Amino acid sequence: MHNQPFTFELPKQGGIPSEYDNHLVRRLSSMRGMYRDHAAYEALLSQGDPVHYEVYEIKRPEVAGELLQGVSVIHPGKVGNEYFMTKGHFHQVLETGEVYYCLSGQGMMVMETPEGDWSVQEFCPGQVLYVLPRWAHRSVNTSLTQDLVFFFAYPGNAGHNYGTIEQQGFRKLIVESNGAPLVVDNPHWKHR
Ligand code: S6P
Ligand code: ZN
Repeated sequence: MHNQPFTFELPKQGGIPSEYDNHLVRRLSSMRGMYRDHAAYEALLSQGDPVHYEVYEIKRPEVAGELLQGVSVIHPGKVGNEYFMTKGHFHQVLETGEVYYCLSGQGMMVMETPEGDWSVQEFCPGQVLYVLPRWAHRSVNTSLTQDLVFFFAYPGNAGHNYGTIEQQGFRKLIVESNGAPLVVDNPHWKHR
């Protein structure tokens, strides 16, 4: 870990950062129950267990005052008519926000609060997206040919709460309809 201020490079066309400490790989098998079409999920999984998305993290102490940074790469594809996406989470410390900067590809960020607000923002290269404190967030790759690649930074003490989303899902889903992304209600969403 650095003990002096440091720089690193982010390739403008996407790709991996010039330095990182941790490479997290999420395969399709870790997404069970996250997609609406369970039969399509099992059918895809039976053909193999492809890498779904990857996160390159720069390690810093997980304390307030530090910023945790890295790059996520979401590969293209669909489960049924839903585009490949991240699991999504609330931060454990709910009052912590996050900044995203899109490097390549195209996508959408699906967000919601415990109070019932929701928001879906399109996400394309050059755009900064600010996720306010309290908002759960999931990124969706709405291209079927290109990776979605973005830089992120969030407070060191934020932590991750995956359980709430695993149990209740997000209120909104992003599906392909006539070749384009469409925001629809999640029929299985339930408040727990
Ligand atoms: C962390 C930040 C991202 C995600 C990454 C994978 O707070 O939001 O680094 O961890 O994009 O998503 P997820 O939902 O599997 O953590
Ligand atoms: Zn986050």
